[in-house]
Amino acid sequence: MKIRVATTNLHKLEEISHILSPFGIEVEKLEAEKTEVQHEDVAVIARKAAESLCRHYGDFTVVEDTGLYIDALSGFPGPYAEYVYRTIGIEGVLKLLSGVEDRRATFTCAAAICISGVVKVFTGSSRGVIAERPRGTGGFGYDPIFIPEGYTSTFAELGVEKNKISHRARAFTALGVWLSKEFKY
Ligand code: ITT
Repeated sequence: MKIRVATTNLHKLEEISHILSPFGIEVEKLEAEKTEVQHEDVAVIARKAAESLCRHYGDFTVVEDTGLYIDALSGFPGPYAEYVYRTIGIEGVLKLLSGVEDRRATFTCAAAICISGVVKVFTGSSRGVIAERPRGTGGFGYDPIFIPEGYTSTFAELGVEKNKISHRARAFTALGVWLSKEFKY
């Protein structure tokens, strides 16, 4: 079985392939312009984007959207994580948290798939804390400053181990389990 993921982020694509390969699911990149509605919930953003893409690209089209919600910043940057990463970056986020003791944050990933013209959404979250400074060279985006709960290393230091415990692992494992049951391939 093969799914097509509409993303510009090759790191994401690699992680998704890694997570879905035990299910025998192949992952291909779909070059398509996504329409992103403004909403605080990434599940809603992914669902809306998938609904419009499905009309053009059909079944097994997937949209993935991820947000980083920092408790002390009332959930900022949330769904604006990409904009914030591009503008103030990791250093800017660390500055916003300078002197802040409560560094708890949640990554949430939503994977929306189109099947028989209907969109189904799977979500996964990772709870953790924002590190005091960037650490590690693996992963991408905010990985050097995100320490998942139960660990002392950042996602960037954990490397492929990230794919066992991450928000993306949870969302796409749920999708893989569902697809393999639904289609019994
Ligand atoms: P697409 O929308 O094309 O899929 P993107 O990189 O813009 O790619 P998102 O909007 O979902 O994807 O990501 C929001 C931001 O969060 C972006 O800056 C990513 O680098 C970052 N991000 C997403 N998933 C992450 C992860 O697992 N670890 C660290 N940072 C992540």
